[in-house]
Amino acid sequence: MVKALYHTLLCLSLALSSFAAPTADSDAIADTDTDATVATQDATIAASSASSKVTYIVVGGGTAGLAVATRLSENSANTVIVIEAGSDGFDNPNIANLTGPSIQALPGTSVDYNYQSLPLKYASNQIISMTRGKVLGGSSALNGALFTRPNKIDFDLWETAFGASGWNWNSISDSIKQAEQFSFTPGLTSLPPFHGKDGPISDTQRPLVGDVWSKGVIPAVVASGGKVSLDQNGGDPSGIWYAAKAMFPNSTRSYSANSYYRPNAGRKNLQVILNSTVSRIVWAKSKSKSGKAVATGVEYVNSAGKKVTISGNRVIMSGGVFGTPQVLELSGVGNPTILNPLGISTVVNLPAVGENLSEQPTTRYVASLASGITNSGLQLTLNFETPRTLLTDDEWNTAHTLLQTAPPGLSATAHKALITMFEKDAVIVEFMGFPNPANLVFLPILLHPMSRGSTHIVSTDPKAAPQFDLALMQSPFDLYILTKAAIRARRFASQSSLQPFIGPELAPGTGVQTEAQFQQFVKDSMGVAYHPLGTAAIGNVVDSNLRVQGTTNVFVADGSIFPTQSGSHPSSIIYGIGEKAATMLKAAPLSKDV
Ligand SMILES: Cc1cc2nc3c(=O)[nH]c(=O)nc-3n(C[C@H](O)[C@H](O)[C@H](O)COP(=O)(O)OP(=O)(O)OC[C@H]3O[C@@H](n4cnc5c(N)ncnc54)[C@H](O)[C@@H]3O)c2cc1C
Ligand SMILES: *[C@@H]1O[C@H](CO)[C@@H](O)[C@H](O)[C@H]1NC(C)=O
Ligand SMILES: *[C@@H]1O[C@H](CO)[C@@H](O)[C@H](O)[C@H]1NC(C)=O
Ligand SMILES: *[C@@H]1O[C@H](CO)[C@@H](O)[C@H](O)[C@H]1NC(C)=O
Ligand SMILES: CC(=O)N[C@H]1CO[C@H](CO)[C@@H](O)[C@@H]1O
Repeated sequence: MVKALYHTLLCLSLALSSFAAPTADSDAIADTDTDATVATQDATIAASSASSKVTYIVVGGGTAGLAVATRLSENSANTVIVIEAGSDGFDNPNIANLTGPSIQALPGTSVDYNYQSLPLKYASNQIISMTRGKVLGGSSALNGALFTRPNKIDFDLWETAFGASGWNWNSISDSIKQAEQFSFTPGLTSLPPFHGKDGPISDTQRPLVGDVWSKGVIPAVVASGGKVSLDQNGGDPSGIWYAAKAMFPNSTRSYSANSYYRPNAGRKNLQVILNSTVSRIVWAKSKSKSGKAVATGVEYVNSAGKKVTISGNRVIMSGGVFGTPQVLELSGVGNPTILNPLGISTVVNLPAVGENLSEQPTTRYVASLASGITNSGLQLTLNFETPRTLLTDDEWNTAHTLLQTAPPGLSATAHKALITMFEKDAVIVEFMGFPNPANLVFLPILLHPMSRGSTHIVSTDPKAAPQFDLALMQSPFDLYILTKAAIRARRFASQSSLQPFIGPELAPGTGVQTEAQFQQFVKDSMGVAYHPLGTAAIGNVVDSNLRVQGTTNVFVADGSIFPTQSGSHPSSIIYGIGEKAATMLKAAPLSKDV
């Protein structure tokens, strides 16, 4: 509570100070005249932008941003400039080394935006520290590197329910394979046809370590009614499998900065500008004949704190789930009721910008390892389960009833899609299993939450954090399913195969026995999978060609376009979005931007 209160006060005071005293910067943003700004821009950028017209300006050199930029620059007729707020992290050992402390060591450092959520009203007022990469490669530089895919139906619903024509299992899966270079690990099963062989991102399973998984966990899952998967990437992820990670066989992270961009950094038509924050899209004075806004370029704040404007034919927003709606709103694309009080005039009235934010909530099960049992902490299994495996028939009926009530913010379309996934028995929870050197941990993740939050700007300063509400557990269905998953995790641990490997339970702990106690534990221990998605949803903010509605030449390619959560870790899909965006843009002549 004290922590929650502290953060609320902090957020409030930041918001108030930026309302009360607009900085010189924000005044300038409101009044900037393109011609005046051009005069102050960096000599190099000015020269290149003047002498050869830039075809693509990519806002954000993150997971999808570097994928789309690198692919577009394969065509030498395109000139591509990427503007990234962070520096490059090539010398940061915690980014590269996935066998070291890596992901635990990065949050809160200079490569992390470390956004703070509003207190979770439905989950014990917790504040979530939202790790997001502020570095070349974006969140792919900081993530757990799991490379997975959801049920076939999850992607097919993009097309059939959300109207995203051309976005279905076959096409999205093919785009993911274009990004992937899978290598086989001796002694572990995988099915080669499910994987790409020639893509930039290397992924592989970890070599088998110790017996905890093979003799303890996997038999315990099977004894609890679960099953073994031969490979989770072919459209049915259900079962337990030694999941692949995005890394080279030597356990160095493979991510967009070192695998898409770096091998192609020498291309003359591909330029990355670091330490530079895009402050807005610059618009032409008049709209197109069809009444749409026409971007002429973007304005950014460079590493010296100077405003620079560059012009180009097309703008691709790849700022991520918080950065993309932030820059759209700063540019006048969004809901007038949010823009007006900040003095931003509405260029495109698009109220869905920043809405539909969804995140996968987690709880945890922790047991100590038995004495004498050690583990490197590197091996990792994922166990995906469906409603029919997780729930008894009675529980299924209860869950199905809870599913009929949509929480605020969940659109009718998304609601219907969630009901379809549940009825078709698509995977609904994942148990991420990993032993720390001292513990066995199962992290139950709710894959398709109903709850929806939002993220919006509260300041015209492009470097100010957006304010966001994850609204986790707003839906009783979400709490019901995650509680059943917490109970099931203890059931795995009670199986005889695991007894030689584990000691006492550390969480939830023996004080937690009844369903009500488990529910309270789930709320009190609320965590997230760091998979926020959907804030510039396809069908609402962008069309099926990823073009921002009401504009002729602004596109989005990143995690914000998801129409709803997929039962997966999203980075593989986000690389696929970058690939698919590049393919579509290459095929669409500039003359079609009307
Ligand atoms: C701790 C953690 C663990 C995770 N584990 C996994 C996992 O194991 N498997 C998995 O699949 N996924 C995982 N994820 C999620 C996954 O990494 C993200 O969903 C994905 O990387 C997001 O990609 P993106 O392209 O949408 O955004 P990002 O990769 O975040 O890129 C956005 C980029 O835009 C830049 N930017 C933003 N605003 C501006 C601006 N105004 N001007 C200039 N630049 C800007 C940012 O600095 C950043 O580089 C994890 C995430 C985290 C944080
Ligand atoms: C970006 O900023 C970092 C950290 O401040 C600095 O080390 C690096 O040299 C800068 N890079 C560029 C290209 O400005
Ligand atoms: C990675 O980190 C581990 C653990 O800290 C260390 O043993 C190993 O040498 C590191 N590898 C590289 C290549 O730096
Ligand atoms: C690991 O392999 C990659 C790809 O071959 C290589 O670029 C990297 O330098 C290697 N890292 C180490 C620490 O050996
Ligand atoms: C895909 C999706 O769920 N879109 C919704 C986003 O939010 C707006 C505003 O609430 C809804 O109208 C959309 O249907």
